[in-house]
This record gives sequence, structure tokens and C-alpha cells, in this order.
Amino acid sequence: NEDAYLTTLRDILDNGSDKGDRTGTGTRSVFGRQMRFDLSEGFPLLTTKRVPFKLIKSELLWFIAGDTNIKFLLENNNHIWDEWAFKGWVASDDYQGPDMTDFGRRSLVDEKFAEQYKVAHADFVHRILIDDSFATKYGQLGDVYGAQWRHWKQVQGGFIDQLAQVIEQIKVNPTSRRLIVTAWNPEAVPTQALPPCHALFQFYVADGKISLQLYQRSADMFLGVPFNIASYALLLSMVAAQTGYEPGEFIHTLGDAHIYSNHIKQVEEQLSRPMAALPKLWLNPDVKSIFDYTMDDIKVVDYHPGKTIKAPVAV
Ligand code: THF
Repeated sequence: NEDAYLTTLRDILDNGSDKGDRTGTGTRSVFGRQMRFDLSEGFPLLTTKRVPFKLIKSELLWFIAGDTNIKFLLENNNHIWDEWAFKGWVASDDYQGPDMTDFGRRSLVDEKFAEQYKVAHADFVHRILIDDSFATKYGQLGDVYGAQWRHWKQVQGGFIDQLAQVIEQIKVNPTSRRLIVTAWNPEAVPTQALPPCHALFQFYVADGKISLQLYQRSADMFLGVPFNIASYALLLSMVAAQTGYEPGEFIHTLGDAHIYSNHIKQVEEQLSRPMAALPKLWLNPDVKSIFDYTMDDIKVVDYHPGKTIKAPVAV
């Protein structure tokens, strides 16, 4: 469980190659690893640092709703996708403020710029929340996860609801080896601010239990992966509840698994900490469809993590 994650961090520190990347930050990286989380041993929300479960819930509900506009996230005080929408806004002709080119890296090295970015970002968030037509135009991230899961565009016109279909298939054809949802759509990739990192997942039913395996092409081990583990474990638990199976394992298969060079100190701090017992997940048993869960229907109980460890996100 949690030690699968910590072992992979250690492995990357010890055996990773130093590798440049799209964001210019630099990473230590390995290719091809797998972590297994048996949900009967507890819910895999890491305890060696605090992982903000509220943000994971609102992000997953946003995917499940098929939403691709950050407005819903902002209404839930979730800012993990802001940078991607902000990038589009500051590159547009409508944006009149100070030059925000390469804002992620510059705000780490230039204090005066960091202040300007903070103001421009706060202003952007505020406008999304109060101005619907602005939100429609600049809150949109393109055909990211929600779009591919719920309304995959067909070549001949029309849409495929992959999530609804896979749940239906689990119910009527649980032995199927085609219980797959893919977010990786080569036609959409060039138009996406960020092509999907968690690219494809598959369900597997046996012995009264349902498992889920995810293929993640690119894994930001310190910031993103703790979210991804909890998010897919939550999705698996919800699908299990809606199909009448016990949750089995979440299997997390990683492509390029990397630690950003400005996260190394934080990783070392985390590896020095003791693990606590994993929390438990509570899902409201009265919810009768995967599409009907709200924030209050999902809770984590007995969560006693170590302190938050802060780190800058690479954009
Ligand atoms: N970009 C990068 N560089 N890494 C990612 O993991 C990532 N994501 C999504 C999109 N782009 C990405 C967004 N997911 C945080 C967590 C998940 C994210 C983005 C950011 C983050 O900063 N977490 C902080 C807390 C943030 C807060 O409290 O607002 C943390 O300490 O965990 C891959 O899915």
C-alpha cells in the first residue's frame, strides 16, 4: 500500500536518470513501474504527508460530470487546474495585463514578477467566478478527461459515453476483457493544453471483487501521483458500490515516473517520516448512480497524516 509509493520514490532517487522536460524544470526519471493498492487494507490516501482529499473529490466529481471548465473547481475552492486555463487567457488577444509568458518558471526566480502573477491570477479567478461569458470562453480546458470519459466525439458524428457504457458492461458482462475507458484521443491531443497523463484504465471482476488498473504515461510523483492514487481508488470504490462488488485492488502502472528537481528535498523529508494506518472511505449507500454523488456523499474517516509538504507545481 503506502510503502509501494514510498519504494517507488526511493527507486527513482537511487536509479533515475536526470532528464530534461517540457517545463524546463528538470527531473529524475525512470520508465515503467507498478504500484498495487489493496483497498481491503484501507483507503490509499497517503499518511506521510497531508493530501487534501476535498480537492481530489471535487476533481473526480468534475471528471464524472463530463465538465471541462474550471468554474466548477473554483466554486469548490479547487485551484489545481488554474494554471492551464490561465495559460490560455494570457496568450489571448483579450488579455491586456503585464506579459505572463512562462509564468510558472519566472514566478519561482523573480519576486517582483511573482507578485504580478499573483495579482493577474487572482483577477482571472475572480472573473471566472463572476462573469459567465468570460468563464465560458477562458475557463475551458479543451477536451480533457471529462470530455473523453463522457462524450467522446465519434468520427461519424455523435458521442460515446464511455463511463456509462463501462458500468453497464460491468453489470451485464462482468467477465469481459474489454472493460476499458480511454482518455487518450490522438485526434484531440494537438488541441489540448495538457494531453491526458492518466491515459487509459481497465476494470477486472473476479471472486466477487472488482479491480482497476490505470496506465499513466507521465507521473509527477510528488504532487500529482498522491492525487491520482486516491482519485482512482475513489473511482473504483464508487463503481464497486454501483455494481455490487467489493473493491479489490487499484493497480497503478507508470510510464515516465519522475521527481522534479525542485521536489527532491521534499521527497527526502517525506521518506524520513513514519507511515500511519490508512484511513477508511465512506460512501453514502443511498446514492443509486455514479452520476449522483455530491461532495457530502463521500468522506474519509480516521485520517491522521503527517504535516503538509509544500512544493511548486511545474507548468
Ligand atoms: N501538472 C503537473 N506538473 N503535475 C501534475 O501532477 C499535474 N496534474 C494535473 C494537471 N497538471 C499537472 C493537476 N493535478 C497539485 C496536485 C494535483 C494537480 C496539480 C497540482 C498540487 O499542487 N497539490 C498540492 C496542494 C495544492 C493546494 O492545496 O491547492 C499538494 O501539496 O498536494 C496531474 O493530474
